[in-house]
Amino acid sequence: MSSSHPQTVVRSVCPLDCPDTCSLAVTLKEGRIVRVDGDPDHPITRGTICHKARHFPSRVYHPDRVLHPLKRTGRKGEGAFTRITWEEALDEITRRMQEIIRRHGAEAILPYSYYGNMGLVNNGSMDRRFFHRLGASRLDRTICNVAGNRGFEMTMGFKGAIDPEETVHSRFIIVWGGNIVSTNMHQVMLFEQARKRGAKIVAIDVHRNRTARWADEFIQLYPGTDAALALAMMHTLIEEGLLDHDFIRTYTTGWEEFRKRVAEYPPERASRITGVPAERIVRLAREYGRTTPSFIRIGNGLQHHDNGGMIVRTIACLPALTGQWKVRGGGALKENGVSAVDKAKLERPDLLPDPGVRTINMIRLGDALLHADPPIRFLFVYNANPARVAPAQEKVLRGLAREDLFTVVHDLFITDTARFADLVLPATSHFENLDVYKSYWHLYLQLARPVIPPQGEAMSNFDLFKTLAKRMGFTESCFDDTPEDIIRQVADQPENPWMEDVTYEELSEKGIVKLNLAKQPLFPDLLKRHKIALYSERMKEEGQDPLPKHVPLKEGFDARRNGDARHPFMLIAGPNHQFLNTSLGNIAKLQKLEGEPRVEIHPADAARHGIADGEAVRLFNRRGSCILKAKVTETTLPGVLISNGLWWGDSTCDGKGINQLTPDREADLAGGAVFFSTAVGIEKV
Ligand SMILES: Nc1nc2c(c(=O)[nH]1)N[C@H]1C(S)=C(S)[C@@H](COP(=O)(O)OP(=O)(O)OC[C@H]3O[C@@H](n4cnc5c(=O)[nH]c(N)nc54)[C@H](O)[C@@H]3O)O[C@H]1N2
Ligand SMILES: Nc1nc2c(c(=O)[nH]1)N[C@H]1C(S)=C(S)[C@@H](COP(=O)(O)OP(=O)(O)OC[C@H]3O[C@@H](n4cnc5c(=O)[nH]c(N)nc54)[C@H](O)[C@@H]3O)O[C@H]1N2
Ligand SMILES: [Mo]
Repeated sequence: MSSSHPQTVVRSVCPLDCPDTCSLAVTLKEGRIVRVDGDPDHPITRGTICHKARHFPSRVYHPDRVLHPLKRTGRKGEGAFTRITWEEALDEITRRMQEIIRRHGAEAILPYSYYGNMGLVNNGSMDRRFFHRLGASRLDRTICNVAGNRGFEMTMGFKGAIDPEETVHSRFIIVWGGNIVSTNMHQVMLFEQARKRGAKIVAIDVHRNRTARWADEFIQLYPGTDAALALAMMHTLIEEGLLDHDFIRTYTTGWEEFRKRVAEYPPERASRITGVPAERIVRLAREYGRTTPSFIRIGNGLQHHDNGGMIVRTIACLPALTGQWKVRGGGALKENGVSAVDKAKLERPDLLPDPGVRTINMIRLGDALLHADPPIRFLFVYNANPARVAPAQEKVLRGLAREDLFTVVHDLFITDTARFADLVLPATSHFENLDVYKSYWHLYLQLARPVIPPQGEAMSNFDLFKTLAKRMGFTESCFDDTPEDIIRQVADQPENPWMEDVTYEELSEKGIVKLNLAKQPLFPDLLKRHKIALYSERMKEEGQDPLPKHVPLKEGFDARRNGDARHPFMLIAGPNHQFLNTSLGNIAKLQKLEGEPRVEIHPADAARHGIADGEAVRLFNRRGSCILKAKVTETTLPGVLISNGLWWGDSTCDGKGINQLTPDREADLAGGAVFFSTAVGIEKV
């Protein structure tokens, strides 16, 4: 049927915290978004997007969207609010901030944000400038990837510098601790092209997830044991002479010490640690050692462990042994943290009145709210949902419930965190903003112009922090910047080799430009500059073993040997397919597709605990508990439980989240999160 109202299609960009940073084709009818598709012309997106992005219209026009500022009328956590004006909200925020600064110092104010929106205009520029200038406590943003990224850097000297489009040339591919079918679907599409040219794909995971089912082979191991597997693979490579001696000599340091360490990990020993048969380890190593180019896609899952930094550092040694870095389609990638952006220019840490102001690790939010000295009196949450995503939820909720804490939450919805807010401020969606996006996986910089006007009285992060800066009387010229100025600061950096030839004009005209990897080739330039540290002085400086090794986890299996009989299971509480962390967890269609909060348990364990498929079970440990539905399945190993994602409180049996159970310990490197190093007990409800 033809319609009297013409439709138009405009380009936009997906803002979700996902490696793919997709280019979107948005269909508008009478000024309303009616459809979201993948942009067919984007070299990576190629017209394909996930369900989550297809459902953006249900998010943007959701009946529960916050469209006006709100003030709390009920108890903290209850979610009762009344409408107020922006004028009243901004007045109250500035009055409270000024009073707290006068009486206690700005350190009593803490921003809490992560990547609800990945745009550099709305995350990582005006917001950071504001809190720096204010002199607020600084937030160490550790919740996602830092342990693994630091581990990769420990070995390689840089974060990552591979064009993922080259992985179509790979012949042997390992997806290691990443559920890329759910979390990085365009890497799957590139690997599919490689597969058509004859590549073999092996997934290494604790769980037979979607990616394991898609791969040609699956190797299942016990949580936190990947370093032992990688070391045993290297043991076989050395034993059988599957080495590129010339590459090792030219581009690595510490070979002799490294070799001795590897000798301590014969496949039989690794088999006892990982649960993978020794013959299987040897076969994997032979295939890896004999096929060129080989490529390892390192996920985020395997670094959410006590030993996550060491695991990634160890895996990152593998490609050096066979010289894979010098071939197109060879090597390994954790993520492309290429320094295309001048963070200092965007974030302006130089505005800090006292550079020695305290820094709070975001994964320790509960403790910080309950025990920081001097206390935190003002919490400003944006782009994040800590009541659901932070570990040790019980402590976080107790902290958020403090009567003497003033909390502002800027979001599109009354999230579980916003329920604790004194003021809730309405945020625009990405379709309502001008922004620029840089992926942490592919190499394209993309511009997104607003597609629709701000809904209701929603305000972007950029405008909010700029307005607050003016109200606080900040006169530095950086607070006069417009979104266009920020985009210029991103795009115009002729002195940065990644950005050479890129200009604001070009970005503005084309909407998409590719970073210039060719100006900084990995081989041989980068590798000559940063030799690959098989023995790492930097690890030693961090108080870690300078050589790769298997380090036991602090609870769970390893502790069970020490007698933690009440909590005999390891729980892997990862993200799910249909939501993006908690974002989109309130879209009815996606909830339906995801089912319900579940925990997968091996049939032998279920039988031992008298648990039948579909029954409600309580998971517990000394940190907390939550109730889920049991799914009895052989996709998991005996002793390992797998849950499906981060659900909103009102979608769960008892309102409690899976993060009731997860520890707020810091990983071995960079203060990273250890969500998956969680020991639990299970019982029928
Ligand atoms: N659909 C969807 N996509 C997403 C997200 C989402 O919530 N939903 N979140 C986004 C974000 S913020 C991130 S950081 C990424 C995360 O995406 P990924 O990098 O894929 O990481 P996870 O999904 O956390 O975990 C991946 C796998 O690690 C496995 N794993 C756990 N412990 C171990 C271990 O010790 N060894 C090994 N080998 N495997 C282990 C888990 O079983 C899981 O299958 O995805 C992004 N994309
Ligand atoms: N158990 C367990 N916990 C985990 C993980 C896990 O695997 N297991 N994964 C961890 C990881 S890897 C990550 S990255 C974190 C993610 O943690 P968060 O970054 O907190 O992720 P979300 O739950 O998606 O919450 C983002 C919020 O930002 C809001 N938002 C979106 N756009 C805007 C905007 O423009 N302005 C404002 N003000 N708000 C906006 C969204 O509505 C949403 O409420 O979770 C971590 N938590
Ligand atoms: Mo993440």
